[in-house]
Amino acid sequence: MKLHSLFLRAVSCAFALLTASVLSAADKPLKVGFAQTGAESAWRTANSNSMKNEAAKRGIDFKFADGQGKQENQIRAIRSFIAQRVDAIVLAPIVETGWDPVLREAKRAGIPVVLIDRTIQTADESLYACFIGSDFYEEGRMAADWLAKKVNGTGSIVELQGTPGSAPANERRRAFGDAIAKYPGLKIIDSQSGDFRRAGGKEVMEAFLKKHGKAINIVYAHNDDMALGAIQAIEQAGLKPGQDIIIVSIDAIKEAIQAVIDGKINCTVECNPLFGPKVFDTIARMRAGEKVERKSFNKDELFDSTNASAVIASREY
Ligand code: GYE
Repeated sequence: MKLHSLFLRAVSCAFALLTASVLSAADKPLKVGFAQTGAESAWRTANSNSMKNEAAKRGIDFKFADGQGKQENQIRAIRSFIAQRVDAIVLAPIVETGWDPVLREAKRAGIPVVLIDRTIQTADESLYACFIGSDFYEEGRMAADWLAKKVNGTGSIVELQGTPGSAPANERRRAFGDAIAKYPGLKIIDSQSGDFRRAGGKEVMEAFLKKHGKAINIVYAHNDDMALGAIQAIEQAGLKPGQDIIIVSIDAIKEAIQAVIDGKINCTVECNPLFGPKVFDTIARMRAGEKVERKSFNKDELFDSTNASAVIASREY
């Protein structure tokens, strides 16, 4: 009798323990680590905020690592996420190459990696679950086609490149070059990196102006922050940005849309950074066992003097 009740008590105790552990596993908030590139531009700040706000809204245990512009910091962050046994890793890869070893470590640990913003070059496509971001080649093409029309296919261009080795710098450069190749009168006379930073854009533009002077007709900047830096350099040289020198750029941050309204930037192609909701939706769908799109691209628009004032008030970044 005694033995029987002891047995029953033991069984019910084990059952209670089991339910508790199942429940707590289900109750536990999702743990997600995000290895961000750094804080080089207004685009980047908007992207980080979109991710942080959405994670908070969903009650996600969110670990944010600022790579401070260095791939090795991002790699270290991924290793620490693996050690903390996160449920998923989100990576905005600063450059395209050199990720395979650390992604293999994540794969071995059974942790899915979602690439956002920038793509990578890898020999093994199974090292990441999916990609969410913009089509950088398309952005570069849109900028070049708009420019060719604006200047009737003639002019000398200086190019402010983004971070060397990054997907947006590589693709925006390639697309622009491909598109202007159709116009023999349009030439890139100089090209250098300003690292997607405002100070970088200003510094490189100062050097370009010193070297080429009035020969420069057009600036093609891989992002708005560098375009805004270049504007400072152009004004300091006593020239009128948007008139003496045509400026085309990418990102469409609010400040650049304002510069379009003010006539200082002639056109900016949107690159939308506000895709935090899409990232966490995708992770949730993956966890529910759904098949997700391998590569998903955000839709981007172009802004110039014809439509900038209509959108400025509703610009969120
Ligand atoms: O255009 C630039 C940022 O990868 C799309 O990085 C992103 C780029 C963006 O620093 O402003």
